[in-house]
Amino acid sequence: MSVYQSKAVRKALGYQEPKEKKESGRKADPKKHDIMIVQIISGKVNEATDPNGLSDPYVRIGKAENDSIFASRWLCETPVQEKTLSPTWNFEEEVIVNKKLTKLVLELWDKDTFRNDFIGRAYIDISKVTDLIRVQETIKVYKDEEKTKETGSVYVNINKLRLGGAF
Ligand SMILES: [Ca+2]
Repeated sequence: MSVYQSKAVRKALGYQEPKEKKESGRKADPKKHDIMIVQIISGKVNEATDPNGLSDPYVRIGKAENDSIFASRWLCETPVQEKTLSPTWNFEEEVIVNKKLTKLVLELWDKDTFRNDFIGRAYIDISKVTDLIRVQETIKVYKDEEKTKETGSVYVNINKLRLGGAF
């Protein structure tokens, strides 16, 4: 699975092409910003959060630190996968971050009609990520900051767009 595949190949694999940037009208400044390609592939919920023995999982990824460029903390969010403990999102989005940003926060949630249930959280070190060095791993999420209760996992792929490169 590679982010260097063509649009057609990615479409065939079921990827969703990146939507328009949320920060519309704001352009990335190559001196200060990086364009990060975030793929949220699949996941696992360890314990059901709904009475039917399942969950409706979705993932959101945001900045773990204030990078003082754009106001919103959350960078992207997958659609909801209904009634499953083994969701596959095949989600991809390009997001703009400050070059100084070293950490992302990932949260796994269960969608509910009235109040969504928090499943777990993890932090992702992106300080070494470039266009060639990626984060490509199954990230365990925990309900508590002390990491005593592992509640699931999410397989992600994160790297940066090479500015000026043929992508
Ligand atoms: Ca639910």
